[in-house]
Parts: sequence; C-alpha cells; structure tokens
Amino acid sequence: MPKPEVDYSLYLVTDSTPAILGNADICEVVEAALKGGVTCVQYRDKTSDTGVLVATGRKLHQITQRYNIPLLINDRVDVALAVGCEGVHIGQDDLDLPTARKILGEDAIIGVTASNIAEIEAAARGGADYLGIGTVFATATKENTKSIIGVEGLQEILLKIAAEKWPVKTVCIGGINASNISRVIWQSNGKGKSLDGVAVVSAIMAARDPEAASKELAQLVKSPPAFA
Ligand code: TPS
Repeated sequence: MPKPEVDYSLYLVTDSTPAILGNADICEVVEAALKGGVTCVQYRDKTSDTGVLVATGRKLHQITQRYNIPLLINDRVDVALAVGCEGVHIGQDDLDLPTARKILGEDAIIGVTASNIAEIEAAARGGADYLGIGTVFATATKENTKSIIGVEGLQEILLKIAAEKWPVKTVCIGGINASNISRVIWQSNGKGKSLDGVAVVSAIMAARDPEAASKELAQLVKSPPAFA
C-alpha cells in the first residue's frame, strides 16, 4: 500500500508547557485547530512520562482520525508504534533516520528537523518524507535553538533542494504567526523549490481562540496576499 499523500500546508506542532498551553486541555486545543483547518498534527510533549505520552497520543489519534488528518509523534518512535499513528518527527539528537525507518517501515511518515545544508542533505538522501526547516525566526518555544536561519537561510536551503532534485517535502518553522506567514511563504517561493507548508507551535497552541487562529492561518496559507 503506498504511503498516504500528506497535506503539510498548515502543520500544528503541540506544546504541553504551562507557558504555552496554559491550563487548557491539549485534546480540546488540537480539535479546535482541526476545526479551524490545520492539515497535519505533531504531538510534541517534552515533559510527560511514557505512559502519559502513549495515553494522550491515543486520544489525539482518535481525534485526528475523525478529521482524516495524520498524527506524528515528536522524537519517540516507540510511542508512535504504541499509538499506531502515521509517523514521527525526529530532531538531530534523536534516534537516527535509518533506524526510525527500519522500525516504522516504508509506509510511515518520517520528518526530520534540519537547519543547514549538511543536515538537509543527510535527511533527504536518507529518505525523510519531509524536512522541518528552521529556526526561521527567534522563538521562545524552543530553548537551545541551534540556529536562526532567517528567510535568507530558508531560501538557500530551498534552492539547494531544487538544484539537487531531492524528492523531499518542506515545511519551515520558528517564530511564524499571522503577521509574518504570508511574507515567509512569498519570500521563500519563486526561486527554486516552493515550501509545502508552514509549521507553528505558539501561534495556535497559545492562542486564546485556537480555532479562529487556525482559520486565519489556513486562509493566509491558501491564498497568500499578492505583494506589490
Ligand atoms: C516539523 N522545532 C524547531 S523550532 C520549534 C520546534 C518545535 C519551535 C517553534 O515554535 N520542524 C517540525 N517539528 C519540530 N518539532 C521541529 C521542526 C523542531 P513557535 O512556532 O512557537 O515559534
């Protein structure tokens, strides 16, 4: 069975810390975001123990399945297997891509965080389905962010992917919100490969109304305003 075609255009990455989630319920926030139009969800929870990750992952998967949207798990291949969801997103310090692929199989969706050409090349050649390119702008969501690449860094990476014809999908991430999302898409397109989507954490997870925030971002992603 071929791998499902994934729409990465508005990709929600979760966060469970009080600074971002507040005292909201993660399942309710994710469901609101799905109603608002997010097209892909990553359950990212750096603080809960394995039991909670599996239990919450299963609840989230029941919800995402109702919307026919893929659920990926951040970092934890074991949790993704236990949940039975569509795949994982791995960072540079997590289990390596060949091992993750071996465990999860060819039909799993595997994404990799990459912030420079060497990491992009390794992930693309290693058979990643998509790359999470960033950090585009400084963000309070992720501590120890290795590098802020800016839109210029993003453009350079997209050009390289186009030149090499790597068949990998691309999303960018880091400090993206309703006021800069159109500019990021517009500025990174046109020269080489276009982005396949944009990933956000706080723009949705920390929003007072996550459904409205997602709706606004989804509209901006689908029809970026023309810049003169
Ligand atoms: C698809 N990552 C890079 S920056 C960042 C995260 C979680 C925080 C952005 O927060 N690409 C994908 N998934 C990931 N987990 C990463 C990269 C790693 P905010 O949107 O609030 O600025």
